[in-house]
Amino acid sequence: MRIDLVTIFPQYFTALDLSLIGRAGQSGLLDLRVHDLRGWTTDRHHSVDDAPYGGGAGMVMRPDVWGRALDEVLAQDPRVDEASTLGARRVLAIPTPSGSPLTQAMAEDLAGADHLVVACGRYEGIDQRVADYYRDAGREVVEYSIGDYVLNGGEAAALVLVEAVTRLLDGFMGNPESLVEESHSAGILEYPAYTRPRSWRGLEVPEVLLGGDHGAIRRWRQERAIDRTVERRPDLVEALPARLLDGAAREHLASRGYAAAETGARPLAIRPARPDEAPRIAALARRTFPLACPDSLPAEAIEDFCRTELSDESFDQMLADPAAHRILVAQVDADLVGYTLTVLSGPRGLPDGLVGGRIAPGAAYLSKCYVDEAWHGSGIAGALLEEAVVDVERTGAASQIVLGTNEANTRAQRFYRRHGFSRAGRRVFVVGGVENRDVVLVRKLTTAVPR
Ligand code: 6GU
Repeated sequence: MRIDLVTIFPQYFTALDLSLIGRAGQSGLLDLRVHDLRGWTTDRHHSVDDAPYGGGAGMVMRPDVWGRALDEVLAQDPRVDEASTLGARRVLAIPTPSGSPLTQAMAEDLAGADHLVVACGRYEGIDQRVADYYRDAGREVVEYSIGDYVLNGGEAAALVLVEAVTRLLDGFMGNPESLVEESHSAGILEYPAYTRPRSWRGLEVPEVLLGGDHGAIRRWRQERAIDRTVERRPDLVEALPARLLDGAAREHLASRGYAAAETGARPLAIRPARPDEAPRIAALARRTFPLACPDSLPAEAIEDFCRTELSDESFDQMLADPAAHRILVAQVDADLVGYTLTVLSGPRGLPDGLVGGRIAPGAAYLSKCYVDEAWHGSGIAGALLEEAVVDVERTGAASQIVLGTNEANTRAQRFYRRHGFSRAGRRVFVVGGVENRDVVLVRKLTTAVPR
């Protein structure tokens, strides 16, 4: 690739002789040249700027000087190693605080050009007709900015562009693996890195990185990357398509307040239900309950259950009694999209049939954990479940949490196993004349100090 930098401060770019860029130049990968704009002035004072038409502060760079410079530089042969310049892709890049933001995608695109000419403006910028003229003439012109702050001139932004583009050139990076890793983590910030010494000024390297559990290391790094992105770049999170995240990442993201969706993550709240929300939760319960019913269950039996057990009134009563019924909801925008219902055993105890050798007398019963079908796979269910567990732990009322899920629903069983539940037995009960077989699963709680 050939890069031409046109500036009134050629010395600014001596920094490019150092480092990899200098070496790339020596290896023939990069032909980088710096030109003094004043070489194209015609007056005694070598003036490159003038006062702005319409008034205002500062000086504007003259189009006539820039036009002579760019005509000449753009006509130079970009490809030292090839006979013909036909079909060469040339780009005129103009750094300006009012340009489009320079992104990695833009750098990747520009890395495919044969010839990059960067016109560094000073003062209040370059007369607009320069960009307009070359664009009208069919040239590819990119007016770019490197961030929302103002520099005195385009030189620093030109250095940034050169570094972002040249490191992507084939054969430039010593270890192209790191480019592959970068593209895998596109749209999300990098996880934190550590090296020796293991202990430094009282600060330790995270334990997980010292062991050889590569799965655990991968998950830990993924979680730290998500945490950082949520904290520092919520704009990236909201633009992150769900397909770039695996199930574990989606669950972690949900625990940090974002529901993964195809068009980008959406702010998510997981919180205790409010007493006035009974009708909305009951409606959610009635539309989600049938999703997890086995095919063998007659439709009337399901309808019957919804009418009697999932009525507005029954949720009203449960919400009025938070010492016995814990209800958490997941909310995206104004919609309730998921809920958990946990029964703390008091006088009511565990439901019939939910007994097994491994279940402690005071166990809490996770009666419901449901998410609207549209949000399946978003990570909401896992985050809700973990919140429900923490919520029971905080009450200090139970040492175990137990649940039953249909024997045929292996998806649900895998989900609960991933969340620390293990099989404690079975239960059989009759609904609408049909025998139902549940697997009973249990998870130990860390006994919290009661409030
Ligand atoms: Cl590209 N130029 C100038 N002068 N200021 C900037 C910039 C560019 N990007 C951010 N600030």
